[in-house]
Amino acid sequence: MLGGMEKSAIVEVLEDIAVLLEVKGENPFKIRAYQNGARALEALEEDLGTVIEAGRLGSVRGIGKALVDKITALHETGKLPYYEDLRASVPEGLVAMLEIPGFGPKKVKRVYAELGVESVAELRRACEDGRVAGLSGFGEKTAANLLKGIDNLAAYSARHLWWDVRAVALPVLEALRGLPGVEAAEVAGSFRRGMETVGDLDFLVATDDHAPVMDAFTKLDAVDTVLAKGETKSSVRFEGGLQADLRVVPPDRFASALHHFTGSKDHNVRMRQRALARGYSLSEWGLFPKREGEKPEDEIPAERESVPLKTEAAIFKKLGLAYIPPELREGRDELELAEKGKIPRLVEFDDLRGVFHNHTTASDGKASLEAMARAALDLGWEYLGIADHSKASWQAHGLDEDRLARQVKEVRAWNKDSGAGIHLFAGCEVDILKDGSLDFHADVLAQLDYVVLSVHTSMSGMSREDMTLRIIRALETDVAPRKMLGHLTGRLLLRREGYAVDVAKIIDAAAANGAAIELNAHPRRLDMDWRHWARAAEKGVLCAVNPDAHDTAGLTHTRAGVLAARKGGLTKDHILNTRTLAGIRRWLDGST
Ligand code: DGT
Ligand code: CA
Ligand code: CA
Ligand code: ZN
Repeated sequence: MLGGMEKSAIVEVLEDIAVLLEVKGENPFKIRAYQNGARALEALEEDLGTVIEAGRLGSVRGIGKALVDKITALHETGKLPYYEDLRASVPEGLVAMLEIPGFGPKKVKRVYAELGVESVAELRRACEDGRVAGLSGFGEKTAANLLKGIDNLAAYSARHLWWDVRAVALPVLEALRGLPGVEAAEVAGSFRRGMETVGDLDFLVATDDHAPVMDAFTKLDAVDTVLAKGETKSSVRFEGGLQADLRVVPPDRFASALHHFTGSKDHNVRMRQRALARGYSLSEWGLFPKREGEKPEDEIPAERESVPLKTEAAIFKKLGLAYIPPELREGRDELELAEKGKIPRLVEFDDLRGVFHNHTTASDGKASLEAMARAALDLGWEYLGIADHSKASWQAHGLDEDRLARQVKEVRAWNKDSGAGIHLFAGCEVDILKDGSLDFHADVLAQLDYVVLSVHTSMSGMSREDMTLRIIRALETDVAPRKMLGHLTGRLLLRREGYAVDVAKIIDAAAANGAAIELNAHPRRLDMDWRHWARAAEKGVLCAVNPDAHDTAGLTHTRAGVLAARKGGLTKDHILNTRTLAGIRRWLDGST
């Protein structure tokens, strides 16, 4: 498919068109045609190419004549002049405004049409001087919320989700490693430490020949703007706004530079203090025997003779420490652990044998139960838990009692086929209602192997205390299947803060009720946060790394969850879904 677009990308273009038309205030029927078309295309189960070739695209419900040509063009050439013109006709600032949380196309159109506001900066002024509040249907409260949203936008747009950054970083890294004369290349910084969000990328290359590396790096296809190009350091901005620094160091300085630029700053400070106490100065240039009167903040000249260090491990060793994996280098207690030889052996992706929180087309998933099972099988897993939404999540097409019973039957039937290759567990993501009761009666839940308990509604306006009680009540509810607590705070990274809860109390309640806590691996959630897992582990609460997958690709997010688990200091033994199928069955029975 030379230059053509995949179905999912075409769906996005159609959705984009609908939004742009809405911002322009176009005819609602036209807008709906694109929205419907996007949905119809998304739901198309047959291969798009086949349908187009057979001339059957026009007979797919929801796809009209005008869309057939556009979808075909995108599929075959990846281009659509209509879309390009449309984008160009809408001021860039209006498109940027759509990023403000809770500010949709209709409102963008109104401030544009009625106040002439064309950019986020102008919108801020219009909020501050009362013009927005004066619009009919807007009011003071909307204007205040909007201002908050604009502030968040500014704060958030400076950072990026780890998962999105990974997609940019890995190909660049590969390109750097492939350059002649490059002995080693790594991404350092917060990305290497597995932080949930990343400010900028920090590439590091070991070579004696800088110039070709700098040239190649600044000319990469993904590079949008070259911000600086020097002899040993360059900075660029990629498409999408992510920035990256590249530093080139001589190969014999690579280990110390990698350690330095991996950070974190707090970790580095502690390492330097420790080095000083042992008669060394540590810097990006190496480990140097300390000289009379030298202070920690003094620059050490690059020429000075350093202790030869081939690897980061050698630096730690020289300072009497066990190797500290990057994920643990946050300046918490890692030096103490390393000194005592107590650095845990962190869990790895390959340790996982399945995952439990997954959706199918029965609720708001995009893949059938069978497609999800096959994708899990392809990942080499032994089991997969199906946990579609319950009825209170009606927007997500949550299952009612009958549909749940039907799905359980489907799961049991799958397992009867001994050639299926993967075992399915019947679960449900059951809503924790406002008062802490569960969305299904205990009798209904009794047919399930496990439940994921999640808060999806009545999140705002509930106090920390009430929310904590609500969740604890759910954990204490007496039901037959074993419980996992889903996405603890409901946060959406870089979009909305989670609701406040007393995490310590909830961990205690999970421990008391034999419930596992989920580490939701969706890159925008990664909730419960890695900072709390040490406490959970201490209390004996198991972690379930769950992708919350809504399609087959979503299963691969599990990798981001494993990274967060590592950051939380968890080992294989702390993770429920590293257990064998037999081990899981024992846990579900309540025997372990
Ligand atoms: P980010 O980019 O905001 O997600 O976070 P980092 O940790 O990647 O920070 P960045 O890119 O500013 O710097 C990369 C690493 O370089 C950082 O983790 C530690 C090291 N570093 C940067 N500035 C300092 C500093 O002033 N003192 C020390 N000790 N280390 C620094
Ligand atoms: Ca960085
Ligand atoms: Ca940086
Ligand atoms: Zn959920």
